[in-house]
Amino acid sequence: MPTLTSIDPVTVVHAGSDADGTEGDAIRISGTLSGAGSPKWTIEKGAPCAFADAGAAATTLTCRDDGTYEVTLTGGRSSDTATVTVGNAAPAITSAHGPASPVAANRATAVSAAFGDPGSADTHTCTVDWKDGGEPTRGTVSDSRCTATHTYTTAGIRRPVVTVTDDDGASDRRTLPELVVYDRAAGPAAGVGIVTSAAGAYPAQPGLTGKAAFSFTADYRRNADVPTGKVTFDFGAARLKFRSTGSDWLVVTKSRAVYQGSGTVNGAAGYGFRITATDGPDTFRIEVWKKSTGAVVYDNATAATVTGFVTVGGPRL
Ligand SMILES: [Ca+2]
Ligand SMILES: [Ca+2]
Repeated sequence: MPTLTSIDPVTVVHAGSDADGTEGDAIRISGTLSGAGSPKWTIEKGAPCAFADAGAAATTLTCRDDGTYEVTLTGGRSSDTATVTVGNAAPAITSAHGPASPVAANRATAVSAAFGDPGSADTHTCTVDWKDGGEPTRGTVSDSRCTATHTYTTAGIRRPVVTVTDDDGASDRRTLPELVVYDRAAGPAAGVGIVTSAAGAYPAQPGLTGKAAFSFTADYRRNADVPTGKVTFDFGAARLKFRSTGSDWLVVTKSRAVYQGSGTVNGAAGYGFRITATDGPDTFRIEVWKKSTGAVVYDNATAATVTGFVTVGGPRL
């Protein structure tokens, strides 16, 4: 009679059904073991994957890249295999930004974007569409960050688009905040006159309409990084009186000027303004908002035709 301890215990393992998932995910593999002995998972050599617990029959497998991998469960003299199919995951841009302040035309400017990819073995490329009519350019990727530089040759307000692509062709894109390019040489902008303020322009009293008077001048003095200028806007029906106190930037493109800065509403500070004016036809739009909240105080969004004049460009004032 053999004793119990002399019996070679029969161990039977099953690797379970084939599994699939995505790179970076913990993919469940449900092996079983019956009889004595300990389970042990192995994977084909060189696979970029790790078991959560190679000594547990039911565990998870996480892979740093997509692919099809064969996993083997052994226990005693029994072994069984299953196939794990891992798909690619797209990279994701987590933040992107351009320069903190307006940049001069013909000066280099840089943008950068941080990204992640669940497939940590993946490599990446990035491009930036600068939105100035040119072809997108290639950026540099390092430490999960794309950086790229560009020199705008013309003034304008652009929103560049960054695209990050992994080595499996999956990508993510992000549109940057407004990137303001100004050109000191582009000439001054000025205007004075009356516009009809349409319903909706003054959110505090959306039904209010009437005449509003405006005046503005803006230009870049020699070697200045910010423009010099002055804005007045009076909407009598609302008793709204805006006066500028400072300038951020002026962008002139052909016959269109966009001028942004700070000012007061009825004597109280803490407001921002943006004027968009065109010369021929002469139109004038002004947006005024409370800086602390972003709340719009006034915006004649459909630029009104001017009784008076607007000049953009031409000789310096
Ligand atoms: Ca991949
Ligand atoms: Ca990927």
